[in-house]
Amino acid sequence: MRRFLAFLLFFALLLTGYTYKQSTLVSAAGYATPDLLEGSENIFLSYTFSPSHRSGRRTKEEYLPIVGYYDTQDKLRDIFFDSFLFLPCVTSTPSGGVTYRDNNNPANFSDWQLFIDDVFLDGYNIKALDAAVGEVKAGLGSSYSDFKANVFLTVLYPVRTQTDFGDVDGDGKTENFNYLADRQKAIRWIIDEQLARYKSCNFKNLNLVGFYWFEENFARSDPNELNVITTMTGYVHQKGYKAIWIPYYKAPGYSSWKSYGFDVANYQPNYMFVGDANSSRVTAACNTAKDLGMGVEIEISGQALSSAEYYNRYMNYLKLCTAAGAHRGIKMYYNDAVPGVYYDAFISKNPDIRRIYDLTYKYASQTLDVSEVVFIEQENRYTDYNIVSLGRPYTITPPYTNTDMGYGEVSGKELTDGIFGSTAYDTEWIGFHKSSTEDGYFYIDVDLGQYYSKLSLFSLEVNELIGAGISYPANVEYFISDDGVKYKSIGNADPHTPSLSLMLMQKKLATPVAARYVRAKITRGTHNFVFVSEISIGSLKSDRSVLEVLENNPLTLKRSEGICVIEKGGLTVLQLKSMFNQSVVIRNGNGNIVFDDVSVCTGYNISYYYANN
Ligand SMILES: [Ca+2]
Ligand SMILES: [Ca+2]
Repeated sequence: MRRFLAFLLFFALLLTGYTYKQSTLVSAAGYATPDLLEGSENIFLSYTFSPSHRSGRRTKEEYLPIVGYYDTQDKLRDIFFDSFLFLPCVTSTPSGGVTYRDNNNPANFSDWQLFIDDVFLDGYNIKALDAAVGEVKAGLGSSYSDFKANVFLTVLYPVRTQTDFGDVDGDGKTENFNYLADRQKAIRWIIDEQLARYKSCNFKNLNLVGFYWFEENFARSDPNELNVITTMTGYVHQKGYKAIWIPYYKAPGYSSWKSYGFDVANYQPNYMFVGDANSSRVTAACNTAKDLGMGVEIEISGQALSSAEYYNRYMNYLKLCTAAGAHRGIKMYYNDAVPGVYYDAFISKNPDIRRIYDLTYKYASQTLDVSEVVFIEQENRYTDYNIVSLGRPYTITPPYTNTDMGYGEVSGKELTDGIFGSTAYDTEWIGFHKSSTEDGYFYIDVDLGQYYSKLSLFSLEVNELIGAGISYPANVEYFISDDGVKYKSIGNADPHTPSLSLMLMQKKLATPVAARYVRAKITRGTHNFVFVSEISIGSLKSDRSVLEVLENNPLTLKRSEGICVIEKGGLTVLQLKSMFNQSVVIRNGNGNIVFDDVSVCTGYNISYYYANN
């Protein structure tokens, strides 16, 4: 379940104090507790591995605020996550396989070796973690000098359709995973190899506790599945280590975790990833975990940085897991890939986003008062406007595309499809990159398809994710045109942040303007990318012009404002007036005002007023 969301990034109700007092009385009884894993209480899922991109590598700087907790004054206060699980991002491998169990695309031996090479890469990943732990210890003082972060390594899955894995044991014959014995060889190899690598590194600040089984469910269709898993758990135990697992919500086999030989399993609620799930699933997952002696994995995806809905989902994890007592047990934390949502929250200047980091620390340290959990309201955009740009064609400065990473899916319709950003950097965004500008700017030109007389809203939704090289534009200037050739500036946008990290670069005009074509001229910000999800051009509903009303009625309109042509007679001034939700005055061809019972005919002029004029 989680795997579908753990893709690499290419850039990188308030409760009362009374309730809190109740929750602090909740004991860890039932849940898996840290003594089972040499003290591991807060296990950070440290995804790594990207065969072709720097983005799969974690640096010491990115580990520092994960190993240590830094308060809002940037003062180091405590250890944050005490344990780190190294596992591969869900990604394709150089051989053309994938890192997880996929019968159609099994990885091979060289892929496995590359993954391990990457975990132990000089300067990154586990070595960067060791350095970061050393720095945090030193910063916290002598009472922390004995601290070591616990580490878990991963055992990949030998996919049974792989008939030519590679020669693991050096007997000159490639392993064929149709045979259980060859799968077992591969499992023992990946454990032995990582043990040897780990030992050769002589880490000063790390303590290897065990191994993680990468698949999140039990493959019931595979007659050897039990043998494969117990080969892993048995061999890990034989070597003196612990075996851990993280099945997804109601995954086949989740309740049998103990019989497979795992020492600890944490349960995934998956509330973050299942759109139609409701928060009761979190409580249900906690209760199940408690009944089965498991821990709970909490989950946050990048969506929480830009969507109030997903932000609130995460807050519900913190609140409900605390209420259910899961904070007393072993906790695991999914937070996307590199550097991860907690890091992004740590560096954010937006207090709502930063709160994710601070409240997670409180949850981890069992000091969260659930009354501190804050839910956010999503601002409803532009309910007062008719958005006339919806579905209209546009031309833009060539956007950044990267087919390897899913950024090739530029349909040319994203910017006027009415879909705003709901993730930090998925395909609802158009990315402009500094390497592709026109005269140093990015342009969006929209053809509204007709002349609109009362345009008063011009807005772009933009995103910021500094860790991924995306920053807000330094400026957006709007222009209008009647012919799509000659443009006139109507001024610069004012930034408006309705919620979380998304920003609207918008221009609202007190005096509406008339145009058919609109241009946004974007000046890049501090970083390489500008991300735009939607351009919105509109007029106030109360400003719905007579022109627009006439065009949508069985009347013909001359292309100069205010003159209507009625082909067939029989329409009175009163009938015409009733079509508008504003005051109109109708004059005949001589310029004289005509009254309610007069029939309107060709050449009559219409002038109109607004409620606010
Ligand atoms: Ca062999
Ligand atoms: Ca859009």
